[in-house]
Amino acid sequence: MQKEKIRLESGEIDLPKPLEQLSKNEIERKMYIAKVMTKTLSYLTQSFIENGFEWLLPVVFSKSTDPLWPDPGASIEKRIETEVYGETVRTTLSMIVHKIVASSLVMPKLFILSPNVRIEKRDRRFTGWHLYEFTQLDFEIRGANSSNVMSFVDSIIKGLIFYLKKNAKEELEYLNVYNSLSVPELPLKVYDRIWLEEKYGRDWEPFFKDDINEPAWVTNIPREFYDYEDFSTGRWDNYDLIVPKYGEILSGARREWEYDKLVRKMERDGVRKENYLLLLKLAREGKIKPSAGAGIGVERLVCWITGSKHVGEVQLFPKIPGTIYDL
Ligand code: ASN
Repeated sequence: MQKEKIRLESGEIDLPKPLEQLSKNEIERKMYIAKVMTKTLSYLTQSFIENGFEWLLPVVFSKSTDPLWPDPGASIEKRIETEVYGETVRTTLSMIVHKIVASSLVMPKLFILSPNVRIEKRDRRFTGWHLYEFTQLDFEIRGANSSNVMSFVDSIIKGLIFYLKKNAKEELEYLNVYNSLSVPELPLKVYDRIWLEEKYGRDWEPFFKDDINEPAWVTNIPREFYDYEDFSTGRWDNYDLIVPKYGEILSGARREWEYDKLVRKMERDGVRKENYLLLLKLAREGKIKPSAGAGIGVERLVCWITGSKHVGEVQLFPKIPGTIYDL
């Protein structure tokens, strides 16, 4: 097979290969990355459980899923809709709608490890940072505000790095990242998107990620209807966590819960209300409760920790935009 090259700031690298084409050394590297993945998931799930979260299982098909629109970072080539039992259902783009409903009606704190299918435009294979199928560690907290979520994330990121340096020393040394991976000082710094746009221009993320040495927050990012927007100031009460040299690994927000605002934003953004009938019905009845949450891209997190060149490298079965392997 002809080798496909991609170009990152760090130089030219190979696209992650399918399992059957890996050399003995490459398989050994996959094994070490898998060990870091296991320890990362073990630490994070344990932290959520110890903090009183319930662990929900993911769903694949629903009438409502994340519109991923409008979002300057989204680039979806195709949305998967299919007919099941005479109804149109969609594969999960994220479990945002489910977690808002679940945290409102049932459990005040929840997390989910869910497969997200996002058929990214095929040129995104060259970013080294996009996948058409990945796992998101999504969580939601009823009654929380942004600073509650951000300080919780601060503590689990710091705790995770500390834990891995202690409990995955051999793996991190094999991967040559033990010394460069440092336990961050808290609180992580917070930047307003408007300030970043003034400094770097509208496409701030590639410059910003190269300028930071520790993970940092960016707030006030215009995007989907479910993130809270203050109509009087135009400010968005949301946040992304950006890691040095790589980019965004987590996004989240305080949520909209009021019917009128949800409807107004869907109409403004051209999001089809008929795809969100249950959410709107519950909001109209006052059953959607204020909450805040976020989701961590699991492969991105482990890509950053392991110093991998392409996020598909941390998947055993890489899901690289535009490239379909057997498994
Ligand atoms: N997980 C994100 C959030 O909590 C939503 C997304 O993945 N688009 O806001």
